Amino acid sequence: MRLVIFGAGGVGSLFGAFLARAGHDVLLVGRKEHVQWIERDGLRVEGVTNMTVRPRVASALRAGERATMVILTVKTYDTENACRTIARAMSSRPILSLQNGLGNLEAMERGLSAGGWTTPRLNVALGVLSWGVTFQGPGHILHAGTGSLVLGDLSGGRAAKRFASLFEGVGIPTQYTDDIVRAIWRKVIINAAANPVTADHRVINEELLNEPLRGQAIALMREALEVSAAEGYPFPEHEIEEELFRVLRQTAQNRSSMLQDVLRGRPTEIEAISGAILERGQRHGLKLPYTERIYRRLKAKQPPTVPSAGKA
Ligand code: KPL
Repeated sequence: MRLVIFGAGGVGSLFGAFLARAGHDVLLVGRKEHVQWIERDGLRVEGVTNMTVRPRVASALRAGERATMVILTVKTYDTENACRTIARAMSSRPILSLQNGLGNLEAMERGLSAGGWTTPRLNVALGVLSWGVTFQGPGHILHAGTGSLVLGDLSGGRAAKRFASLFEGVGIPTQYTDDIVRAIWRKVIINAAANPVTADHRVINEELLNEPLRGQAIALMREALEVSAAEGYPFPEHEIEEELFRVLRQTAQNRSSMLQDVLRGRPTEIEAISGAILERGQRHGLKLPYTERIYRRLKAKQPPTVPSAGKA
């Protein structure tokens, strides 16, 4: 199958490698340095998976691209621009978001509609991925651990089932859910509790297992839980707390995705995680002092956002 992966960071490159290894015709769209490296030396994956593959690569998407499916793996602040570029280059087809945070669906709909797709929601599938993946440098990805991948459609859509069978066919274990928005909330709460603390203190996940950072993560988790409940997605606190610390133990030696961005001098996804929690909380009149404080601290430190792949 011919596939476009738009956003060749850690996750996009790793999925591209799995698909290319299985014989699919993959086009990875990413930053120039990464693309040039792959053209010269191939894409090297190390860790729990080891391989070097040679997918097709480009730093921009050409008009008239004929791929049958698209996987969107850009950072959340690039979503709308990326989708506008995709919809201008290709006619309507299934597109899967494998991204963090809240608000990707809305940004995808805005971008795809602006690029000319009608009723984009029917073609959009959403995914929640909890794998340990690190972008080590151009052409080089660390696959630290294989966690879960859950996919779902929005009402009326059917794209997620097609992506699920594609992934199963290349050895990526995939589950399907009828309530993908709930699965997204679950992941966002974990990310809102862990990522900003690791990025603010520049520590690996392990440090959050003990005080004083453990307490900070719990305070953020409780505020995110209040917001998700107000939005119609309540979760028992003990269940999420257990999950948070299980994930942190499983990924103890990892740098969170937000810390990786900070260390690379890149903009973080703070807006789509803590910013989105704050915005929704404010709509419900909730006070979220811990989230607000850490959001402001990270916003103050971060560089301005710039499109990272296939610039619109
Ligand atoms: O999902 C994560 C991330 O890094 O974005 C956590 C759960 C913090 C694991 O590293």
